Order: sequence, then C-alpha cells, then structure tokens
Amino acid sequence: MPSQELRIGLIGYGFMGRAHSNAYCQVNHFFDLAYRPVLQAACGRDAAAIHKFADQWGYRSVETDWRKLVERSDIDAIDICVPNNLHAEIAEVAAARGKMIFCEKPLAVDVHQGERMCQAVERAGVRNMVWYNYRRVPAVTLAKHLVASGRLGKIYHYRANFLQDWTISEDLPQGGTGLWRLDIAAAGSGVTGDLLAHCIDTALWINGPIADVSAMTETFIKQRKHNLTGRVEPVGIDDACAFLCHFANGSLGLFESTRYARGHKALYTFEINGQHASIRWDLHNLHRLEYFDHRDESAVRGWRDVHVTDAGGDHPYMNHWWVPGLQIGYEHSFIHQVADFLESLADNREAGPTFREALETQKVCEAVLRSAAQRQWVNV
Ligand code: SOE
Repeated sequence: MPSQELRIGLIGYGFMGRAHSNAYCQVNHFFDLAYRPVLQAACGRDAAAIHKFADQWGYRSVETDWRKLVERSDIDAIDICVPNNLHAEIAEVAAARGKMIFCEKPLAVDVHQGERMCQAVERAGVRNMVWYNYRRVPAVTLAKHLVASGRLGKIYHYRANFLQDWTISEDLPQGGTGLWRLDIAAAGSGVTGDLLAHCIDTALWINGPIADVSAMTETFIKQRKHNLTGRVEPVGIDDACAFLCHFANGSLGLFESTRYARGHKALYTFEINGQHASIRWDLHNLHRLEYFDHRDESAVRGWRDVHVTDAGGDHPYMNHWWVPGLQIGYEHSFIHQVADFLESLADNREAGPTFREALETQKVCEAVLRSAAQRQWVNV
C-alpha cells in the first residue's frame, strides 16, 4: 500500500456518497499509485444516519456541520455529494481553506455560481475535479481515442439520449432526501442539469465545443406536494428536454432527455457518424462499443460489436481488472476517475474534468434552458 495518504472529507451520504466511497476503498487494490485515499471523515446533518454510513464504509470520524469539516487540518480533499444548490458555497469555503475539491455533477445550479467556483479554486490554487464519471467507462474512453485518432474522419453527426421513467407518477412528491432532483430550488433544473449534463460533458470531450443550441423543454406534471413544506407547489424543473446544436467542428448535434420514457431506467446512448466510420454506445450494455467502418471489405462490412474487455490489448483501463473477456460495471467508472486523479496528483498534472471544463457544460445547459424559454436559437 502506498504510504502517501489523501485524507478525504466526504459531504453527503446518498447514492453518490456510496459510489465515491466505494471508489476510494477499491482503487489501490487494482491500481499501483503513489497515493492512498483515506476515509477520514463523513459529514451529514442527520447524526444517526451519518454515523450509520460512516460505520458501514469505515470512515474514521463524523461531522454534522460541513463548516467544521472544511476547517479540519487533517482533511486534504473535500468531496461534495450534496444537492446542486449547496455546491458553490462549500467549494468556495473549502478552496479558501486550501482543500482539494471533488464535486458531484453538475458543477453548480447556473453559470454564475460555476464561475464563482472556478475563481475560488484558481485563486487558491487547489486541485479540483467534477464527477462526470461516464468518461471513464472503458468503451466511452475508447470512443474518445477512436475519434481523436481520426479513424472516423470528419464528424457529421453526434446524437445522444438519456432516458428514464422514474418520475411519471403524479403522486411522487418533490423535495427532501432522495427527491431533491425534482425541486428547482435544490437542483437548479431538471433533466437538463441532471442527465443531459452527462451527455454534454461526453460530447464536448469527444467532439469539441458546441457553438449554439435550439431547445424545447416540458414540465408534464405541473404541481407536486413539496416534502419540505407539506404543501402542493408548482414544479419548476424540466421533466423533458430536447435540443439541436452546431458543434464548432461543423457537425450537427441532437440530444434528448426525459424522465417520462416508460420502460427506460438509465438509457444513456450516443452515436457518432463520421465520413469513414460510425460508433455507438449504450449504458445498458456499457462494456460494448459498436463500430462500423465503410473501408472494410464489402463482403464482410457491417456493424462490429466490440467487447471492450481486452486486458492485454488496447482497451482503456482493462489491464487493471480481470482476464480478457470478463467485464466490469458502473462503479468502475468512479474507481477509474479516482485512479486518474491520484496519478495526476503524483505527476503534478490536472485530471479532467476540472471545474473550468465542467463550466463549459454548465454554459451549454444554461443556453439550452434559455433557448427553450425564448423559443429561439441561442449562442453558447
Ligand atoms: C438520476 O436518476 C441519476 O441518478 C443522475 O443523477 C446520475 O448522474 C446518473 O448517472 C444516473 O441517474
């Protein structure tokens, strides 16, 4: 085990708190690194719940006030896993205390807060990263390498979807634990910041900047009981969003996200069409990358279904796992992100996406929401 500790202070203990904690626990078992994350403190307002969480994951201590956590001299990095409206303030104070910061996506509720967060980490000179984890699914990383190598030729189309169905019931309340994603005050937006942000981050990473967007959004259920007030209140989030865009490289983009696609739980897919070749990927089959190359001999030309599990070959990250042919899953994308961060720390490099990079995604999200509200094309 490496001797250099990176002492983590985790704030928030929901779904993402678990995904990140698992990554910290696993990373040194599979990657040879100079640093070792240590579960130093977990923080949450509910004392009983945070103690239970800390026991379950092996955190050394507990705090119930994030301000106390960021003041502690035995914490090197703060991991923000709380609702979106709390990211900015925590990040600003943590940066001023000289802490490295890992922040859940989206970076913030809007560009203004995101800018403040970027300025705070840059002013303080602290390392920072946002958990857009899908970049580190081996098949997605492979897609990035294939496009960057020029194998697809000029890119014409980028198409992405993120479809779910968990908010269809009119009886589902908004707000509070587990349901803050439906509360505009906590989330900042609906599917745009929660789901399309993933699609946009991957797209910017693989296909470059987006120049302008034309979007539509819909809120299907207009009122829901609010768990924090007990009253029926208007729903402010977008339940569904679709947009067209132009990428700076001349390609056209088509994005759709909804929580009303009955039958789909987390169907994140993308397809990229280039002059010579196309690729497509599907989160429900995350270890596969489909590839079509027009330059193949016509007798055998067709879509190839690449099982991205070649541990001894060119498949990203897979040499750290099992033998060729055995696959990994969702949680590994977080482990890879921690591994990349720790490697970059040792080499004195940055690991993306940084706050600055994630701000670009935030700008696209904001342009999308503005375009939908104004019913016109908007420059990013
Ligand atoms: C929403 O249901 C959600 O959990 C997002 O918040 C995550 O970012 C996404 O990866 C899966 O879906």
